[in-house]
Amino acid sequence: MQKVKLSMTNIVRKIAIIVTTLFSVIFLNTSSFADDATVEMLNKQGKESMVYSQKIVKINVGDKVFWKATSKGHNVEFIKGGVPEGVDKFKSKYNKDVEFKFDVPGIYAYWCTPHKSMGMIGFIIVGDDKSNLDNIKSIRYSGKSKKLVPDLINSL
Ligand SMILES: [Cu+2]
Repeated sequence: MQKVKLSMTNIVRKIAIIVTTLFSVIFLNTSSFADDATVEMLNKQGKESMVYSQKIVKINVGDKVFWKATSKGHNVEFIKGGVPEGVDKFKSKYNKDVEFKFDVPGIYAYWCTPHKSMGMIGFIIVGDDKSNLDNIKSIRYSGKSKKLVPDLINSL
């Protein structure tokens, strides 16, 4: 009888430890990644084809964006002249998930290299800073991206 009681106490103690660990894991995850964003690279979303799941994402300085290669054949390429001053070129590999940490505030225009003329384009606004908006407006966008951009710029 004594033995049974002891092991019951042990089980309760173990459950308590597990529950506490779970709670802290969940809490830490939500608190440290709450402002980061995920964008899926898709062949199809509703009536659109070759599209990022979100065309405009607003984040804080120091946040990350994670692009998920849900569909294959896509990538992320910062458009020349479409990023804040001092930000390096960036072009991800096809078919690969990719993450970027945005430490410089401003607007970032990017597109998918093979589908830029099909309108596969997106914008990230970091730290609510639109000081490079004129540069973003003067980019020579191609094909369907050119048609989409005015409305997107208006909603930045
Ligand atoms: Cu693409």
